[in-house]
Amino acid sequence: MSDTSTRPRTRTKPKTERPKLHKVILVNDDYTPREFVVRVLKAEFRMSEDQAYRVMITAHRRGTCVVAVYPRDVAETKATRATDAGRRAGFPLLFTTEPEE
Ligand code: NFA
Repeated sequence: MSDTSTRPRTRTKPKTERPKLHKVILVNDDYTPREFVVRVLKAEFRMSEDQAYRVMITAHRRGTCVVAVYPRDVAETKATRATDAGRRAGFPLLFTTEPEE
């Protein structure tokens, strides 16, 4: 007999996994003005001028830069809104998302 009635039950429920955070990534391009990128970073990601400038210049030099991490739906919404802000102004500015390891 497997004795389920007397054995103390440890971990009745499967442990709830913490949802993965997702990175929002700024991708460099040759057309979007630096000041415009900084303005979008400040507005959409609540960054200071200094933080926004550093993220912009890192993407400019290296090709991409992680802007921030959020739960998946928040990351996707912010990436879409920031990309749309560029599109509305006629720039190819792109923000993508990817899950953290
Ligand atoms: N490379 C753009 C320029 O020289 C600036 C930029 C940085 C664009 C980061 C997109 C992302 N005007």
